[in-house]
Amino acid sequence: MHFRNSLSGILLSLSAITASAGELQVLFTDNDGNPIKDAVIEIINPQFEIPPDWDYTGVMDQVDEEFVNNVLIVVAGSHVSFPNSDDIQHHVYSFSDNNTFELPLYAGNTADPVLFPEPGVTVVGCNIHDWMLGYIYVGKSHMMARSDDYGVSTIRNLEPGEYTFTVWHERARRNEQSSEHVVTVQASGTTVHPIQLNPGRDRRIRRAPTGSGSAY
Ligand SMILES: [Cu+2]
Repeated sequence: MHFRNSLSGILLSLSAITASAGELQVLFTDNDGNPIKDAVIEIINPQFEIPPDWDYTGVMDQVDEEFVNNVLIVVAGSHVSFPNSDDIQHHVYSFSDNNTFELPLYAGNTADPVLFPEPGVTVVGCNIHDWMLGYIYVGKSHMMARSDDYGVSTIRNLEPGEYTFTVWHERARRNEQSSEHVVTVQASGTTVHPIQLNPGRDRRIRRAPTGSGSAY
């Protein structure tokens, strides 16, 4: 089990008292055992319904000429707002088939939130700053989670039983993206399921040297 601070310990203890709800934690590591952040799991079987009154707006900020967080998960039918926290303008767009959109040059929090009706991964860029790259993982239901700095993706309040889930990571191999994983969630406590990924090279465009922030 993975207690990263006392708060999550308390939350785990509380969830243990509630009646027969299980918790799934998928631990992502690479071949060297390092945790993999921003890996997304989504339960595909059983298929959960999106509530008909679903109304949620996620946020992908723009800070120091980067998308923050650059991986966001939302349920299909959600909105996402793209506030601009920089002193300069950004021009945010996506050519992804599932959710094409464009927010022409703007500053501040002036762009209307964008609707993401279609499941899948929507790749987001900025027309001005080629290195800016964000991913919006649009799920078929809310039964999904993104891994934290420790490589842990957690889905809570699951009925005990067998679940099939898929995995997405921006640099996962094709066979890793298409693989289905089956796990049996126990009635109480945490069911831990380790997954090793072999991420490919980071193909992001190098950032222009004029930026004030961290270069990579
Ligand atoms: Cu920009």
